[in-house]
Amino acid sequence: MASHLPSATSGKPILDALSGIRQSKPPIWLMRQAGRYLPEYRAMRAQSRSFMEFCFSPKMASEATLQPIKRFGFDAAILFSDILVIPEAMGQPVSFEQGEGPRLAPINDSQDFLRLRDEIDLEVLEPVFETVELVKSQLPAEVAFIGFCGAPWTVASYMIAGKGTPDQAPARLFAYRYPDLFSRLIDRLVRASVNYLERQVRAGVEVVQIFDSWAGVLPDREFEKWCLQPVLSITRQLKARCPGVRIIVFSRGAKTRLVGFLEEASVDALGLDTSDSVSWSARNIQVKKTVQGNLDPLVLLAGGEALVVEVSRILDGFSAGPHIFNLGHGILPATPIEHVELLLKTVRDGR
Ligand code: 1CP
Repeated sequence: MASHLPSATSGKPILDALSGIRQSKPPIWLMRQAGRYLPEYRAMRAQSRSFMEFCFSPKMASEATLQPIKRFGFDAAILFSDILVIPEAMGQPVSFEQGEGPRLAPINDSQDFLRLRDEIDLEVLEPVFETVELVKSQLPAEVAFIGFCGAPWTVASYMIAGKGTPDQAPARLFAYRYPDLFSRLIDRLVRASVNYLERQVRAGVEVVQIFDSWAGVLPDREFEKWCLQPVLSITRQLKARCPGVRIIVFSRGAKTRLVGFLEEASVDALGLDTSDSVSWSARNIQVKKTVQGNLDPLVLLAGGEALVVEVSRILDGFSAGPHIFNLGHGILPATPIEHVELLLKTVRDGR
C-alpha cells in the first residue's frame, strides 16, 4: 500500500486511520450523530426560534456538537452546522419550515444568479468559526474534530430547486440548459468552500468531510464535470493552504466512479454509502485509500440480531486495511438510543 505512510500513532484513532493505519478495532463516528434522535438535542432545539438561528448560535451549536460525545464517546465530533450556510452567506436566505426541510428562493435564470454575491461573506459565517473554537476548547484529547461543507453540486442543487427534491431534477435541467451559468455557479462554490473550510481548519478542526449527497443522480460526463473535478479542486487547494488537514470525500452514489479519487494525494479517505459493496470496495478502494462506512441506517433503526450480524459483516470485510466505521448515510431521527449503544458495543468489543 504505497499511498499509506504508517506513522507513529497520534493518540487519536481517527487520525491514525486517516494516515492509513489499520486498527484491530476501527474507530467510529456517525453521520448526523448530533441531531433529532437525541432527546437532549430536541430539548435544546425547542428553545431556538429557527434551525438557522440554532446553527449560528455558538453556544447551542457547540453544545449540540458535544452531546453525542458526552453520551456515547464517539471517536470524532462533527461540527454542528448545515451545508446550506453557504447559500446564506452568498445572499440567498435559507429557512427551515417545521418538518419540511429547507426553503430558499429558487434560481430559475441568469437574473436570479446575478443577484448572488460573487464571494461569500465570511462575516456571516463568523459564528460557525466561533463554534469551532468553543468545541475545540472542550473536546477530550483522543477525540478528533471534523468540519465539513457540502460539495458544489449538492449545494447548487438546493440553491436551484430552492428545496429538497427526490432526484435534483431542477438542477440537472438547469445544468443542461445553461451550462455556462451553471459552471460559474460551481466555480463560485469551489472558491467559497475552500475559503470556508480553511477558516474551519484555522479555528481548530483537524479533518474535513465533503458531503456530495447527490452525486449519484448524475450520468458519467456530468459526474466528472460537476462532482469529481470541483471536489478535487477543493481538496487540492485546501491541502495547499493547510497541509496538515485530513480530507474525507463522501460522494454518495458514485459507485465505481469513486476510483476517480484514488490516485489523488489530497484525498485521505472515501466515504462509502449503504449500497456500496463491501467486498468490491475492500478490493478496489481500500487497497489505496482509507474507507469509511457503510452500515445501512435502517439496520441501526431495526437493531437486534440484524444489527449485530450486519456490523460483523462490515468489520470482517474491511479488516485487512484502514477503516473508519460509520453509517452509509445519516442516522434516522427515529433511531433508538439503545441501538446506538449496541452498535458501539459490537464495534468495540465484538471482535
Ligand atoms: O430541525 C432540525 O433539527 C433540522 C434537522 C437538521 C439537522 C440536525 C438539518 C436540516 N441539518 C442538520 C445538521 C446537519 N446537516 C449536520 C450536523 C452534524 C452532524 O451531526 O452530522 C450535517 C453534517 C448536515 C449536512 C447536510 N445538510 C447534508 C449532507 C449530508 C446528508 O445527510 O446527505 C444535506 C443534504 C443537508 C441539507 C439538509 N439540512 C437539513 C435537512 C432536513 C436537509 C435535507 C433536505 C432534503 O434534501 O430534503
